[in-house]
Amino acid sequence: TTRSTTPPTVSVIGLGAMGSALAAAFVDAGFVTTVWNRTAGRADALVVRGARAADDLTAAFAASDLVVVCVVNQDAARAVLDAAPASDGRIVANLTNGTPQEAASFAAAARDRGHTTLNGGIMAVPELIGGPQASVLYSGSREAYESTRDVLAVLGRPVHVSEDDGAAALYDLSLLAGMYGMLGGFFHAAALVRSAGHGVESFTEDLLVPWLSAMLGTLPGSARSIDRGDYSQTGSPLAMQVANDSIGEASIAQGVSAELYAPLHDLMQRRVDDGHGSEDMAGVVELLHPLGR
Ligand code: FVH
Repeated sequence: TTRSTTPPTVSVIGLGAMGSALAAAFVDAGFVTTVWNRTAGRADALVVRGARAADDLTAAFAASDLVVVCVVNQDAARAVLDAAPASDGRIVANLTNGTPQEAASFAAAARDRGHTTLNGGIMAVPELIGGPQASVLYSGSREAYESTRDVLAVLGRPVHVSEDDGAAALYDLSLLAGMYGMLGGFFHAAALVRSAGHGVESFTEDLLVPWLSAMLGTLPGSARSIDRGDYSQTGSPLAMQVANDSIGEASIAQGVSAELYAPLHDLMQRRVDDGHGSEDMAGVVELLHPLGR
């Protein structure tokens, strides 16, 4: 069979909260959308919306040149792949969350079965899919990405990060790591403010959000230092920052656990102890992953 280079049809495998949102976006964009879920019944609302329900996984794969897999984890994605028919170049986009190693393993197994693969990292919750705040990271075949970009774009802004199969997963997890760090700081700040009997909401809106927004502007400079491994430029040397542990001491005095903040303080202290007290805090990255390793 001959396929066009721009697949006009798409199948979605897995109709949980996220898979259903992806399928709905494809349907709403006017694509012929075939759906399949392990447990029957979850396709009903999508069929009413305009999707076609496949009788089985084989039919779901056969229906489209682009097959999107979005299931609970990579073991489930692998189970789907193992049960699906082989092909001669069908594009399988695995948008299931997992590690770079799992993504690479899935991609290799998919290629063994004749598929072309993309791995994706969805940077959105289901409600945001199809809207301007959603983005989806892709890695794997650039050719496959280019040929499907217009279809994938209906889910959210598509970004191809690398041909390395695991790269989208690595970037996805890196973005989440950044988010969790920010949330950890927020939770500690909220606990401190609450310990004094003050409202967290007004503190957050009036003070914390503007403060963090200003600090966000320093990240590109820190990133440059990290890329170079040169932390000599700083107005806030580490030795000054750990000269006292006011945050830790105040937390204890207020009855607030400092367990979110303490590991970062310990790393900063280690950098000072290692002789980097005059340098910028970004050098902590060298303790997490030394440059050139
Ligand atoms: N929901 C979210 O906010 C996040 C946003 C970022 C990306 N994640 C990832 O998306 C993947 C799917 O997440 P989900 O929210 O759709 O998850 P559930 O609603 O729990 O649905 C899980 C679906 O997976 C199917 N499934 C489970 N095991 C298997 C299997 N062995 N074979 C085939 N399908 C399987 C399950 O089917 P069923 O239980 O209804 O039969 C659901 O369709 C995930 O990687 C998130 O990390 C979402």
